[in-house]
Amino acid sequence: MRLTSIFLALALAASSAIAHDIQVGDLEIIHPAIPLPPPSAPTAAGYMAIANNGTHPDRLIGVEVPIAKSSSLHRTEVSADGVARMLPLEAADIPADDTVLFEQGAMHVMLMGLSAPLHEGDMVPATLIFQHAGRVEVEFMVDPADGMDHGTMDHGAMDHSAMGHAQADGPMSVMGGTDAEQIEALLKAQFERPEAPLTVAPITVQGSVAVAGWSQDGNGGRAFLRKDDHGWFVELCSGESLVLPATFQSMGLGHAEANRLAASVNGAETSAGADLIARLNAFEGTVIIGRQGMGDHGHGHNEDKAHGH
Ligand SMILES: [Cu+2]
Repeated sequence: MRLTSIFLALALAASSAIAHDIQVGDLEIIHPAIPLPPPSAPTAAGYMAIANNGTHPDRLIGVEVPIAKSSSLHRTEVSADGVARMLPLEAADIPADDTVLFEQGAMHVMLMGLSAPLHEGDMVPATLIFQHAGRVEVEFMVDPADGMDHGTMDHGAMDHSAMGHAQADGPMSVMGGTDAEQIEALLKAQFERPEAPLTVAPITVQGSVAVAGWSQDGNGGRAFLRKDDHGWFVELCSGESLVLPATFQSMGLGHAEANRLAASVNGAETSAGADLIARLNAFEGTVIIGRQGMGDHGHGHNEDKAHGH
């Protein structure tokens, strides 16, 4: 989003507990901040405003955040059905005499695979890489979890779940059965709608992580799941990235573990056929799901999960 005035950006920054900013040449990086993610969240989003007070345009072409296994520029796009998905962003133009906002539901810095939990008030070192200004060292301040309600789950839809194990206000979990059965039941409970049955296949389980292909209404995608004390939960949905070892590594898996999972997913899908693979690959971008109903609404992404995929 571009504003002709930097005043809004300054006002936004000033509304945070403590604002900070970094001035480099004509560029001003205003309050780089990460809203506190839920305790065990493997991902976080960074926001800021970048003001260009000069007469030459610049471009943000990269970001490095050492505490994350991978960090990248993302944009969030909300489709007509209300699903917010994140797409990689190659670069962000910073026009002359303008201010560009990185904010919730729009452009942001995506951190995946946090190596340590964040705490309010932490300063997270990062490097922004500009085409002209070069490398700029900044610190993202960990702000209080924002109070917006991100986890608006359509509890009504869950009543139609095949299994009916999900509790409307408790943690969504499905107990009993094999891992694959639990995963299928969970995905159906979370995303199936009466008018849109969900098919879950293939399901590849490796210890406490899993990848499940799903098809619904002629569309498809892959879900990455994790198992914790409360059972399985969907961490995110994506397309072709969920067959790549690099993706699994960015989500915290070790090198060997990531390769093994990628090989298993590829093997399972190959036997399922090329049509299915094409459908699973067609899912664009990444939708962060996360555990529902745990009282954490601080995922940093304004996603509407009400409509499933
Ligand atoms: Cu993102």
